[in-house]
Amino acid sequence: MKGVVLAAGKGERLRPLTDDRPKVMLKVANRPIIEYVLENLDPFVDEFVVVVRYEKEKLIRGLGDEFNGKPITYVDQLPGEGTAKAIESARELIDGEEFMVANGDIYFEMEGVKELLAAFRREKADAALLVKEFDDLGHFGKVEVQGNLVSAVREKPGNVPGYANLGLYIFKPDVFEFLQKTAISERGEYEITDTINLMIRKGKRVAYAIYSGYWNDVGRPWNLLELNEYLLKNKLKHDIRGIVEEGATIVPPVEIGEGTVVRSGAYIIGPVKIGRNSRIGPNCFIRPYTSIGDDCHVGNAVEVKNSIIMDHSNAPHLNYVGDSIIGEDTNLGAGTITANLRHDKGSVRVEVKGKLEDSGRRKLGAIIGHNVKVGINVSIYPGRKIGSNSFIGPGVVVDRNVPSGSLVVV
Ligand code: TTP
Repeated sequence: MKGVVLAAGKGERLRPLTDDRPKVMLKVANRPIIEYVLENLDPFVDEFVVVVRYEKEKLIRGLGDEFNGKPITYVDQLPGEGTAKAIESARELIDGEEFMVANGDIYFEMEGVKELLAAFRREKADAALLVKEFDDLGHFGKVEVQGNLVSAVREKPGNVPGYANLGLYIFKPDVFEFLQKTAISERGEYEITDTINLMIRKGKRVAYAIYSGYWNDVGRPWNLLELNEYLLKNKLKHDIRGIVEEGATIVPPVEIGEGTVVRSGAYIIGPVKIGRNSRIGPNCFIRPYTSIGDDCHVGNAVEVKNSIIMDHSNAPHLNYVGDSIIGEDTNLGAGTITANLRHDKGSVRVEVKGKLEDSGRRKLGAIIGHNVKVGINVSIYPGRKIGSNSFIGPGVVVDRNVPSGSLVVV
């Protein structure tokens, strides 16, 4: 069976982190999101097909032509937006066999794939989809069921309980007839949920499996922090490959990659993951649920907590980084501080695609893109975004979002 992974989307809601790269290549716990998807499909498939479009060169270069020894074939998405169009793009590569499809930006455990396959076989179904029960479906579509089969998939009914569609499917090749007939939706996309409704109306059997494990649909910036926390809490093994100087304290579990040096006076409380060739300390405090990438520098008198610092980025002197995401090749000047708590203790709101959204988090710091130079003594308000390729001058108070490519001075 082939595993088709959808990775052509623009990831607009994750800007500025997706300004110049596909969402699925963003690293969480120091690994691109798409690798978790491939890993969980791996036991069930013998080849991968990855559907690409937005910034596809970075995806192809980063992921390569195989995963765990199984070949990856890349296919360009056909013209048009949406998941139905993305799946249709794999038509030429599906050779008469049933196949699996996963959104490239969802995290789920392998158990979900196993349950889905079992439901597909048990029901002798034409298609199957994985669902999860929620008290409040919020922005998810609702999967309606009758007995062991799906009876309809409804677009976002709002704040009602029900089963949400998680973005993991099995299809037989005759789905391509239905994909071709799928009309453009009101949102202007070709949606797989419309294809599934078409199939049901034509008497096809669509099975479902109810998944109760952890799942994260990485759409918004704070989802990266949630997933990072889950992975570090549940998957991290204590493994020190770098050099830890005498006088440094490490409270397991902490993973430290080859070539990384932890200098005296550093105090690291796991779970924490640090990549290769990074410089940590002396005299810094790294608190739980922090991932620091390769070639990073976290220096003297710096505190980092519950954050993601991507490759080649630095918080070198007197910084506080709390509940924040810092992209690649970014530098914080001495004394730069992220605020992560509102004085009224309300949950932090973040602008997503032009609209303010409630993150549901009482603590959320800054979301800083790639290749950003932040000057000394900059103060960043909770939930503010600084776009990629920006320069923030010394002493600036970042109390609003900064578009990518900006120069901001006092
Ligand atoms: P979405 O998260 O709905 O879309 P997106 O990735 O473009 O993100 P945003 O809404 O923030 O712009 O996509 C779900 C999955 O489907 C994701 O893995 C990307 C993939 N996809 C495609 O492959 N092609 C497409 O045209 C679309 C819209 C999504």
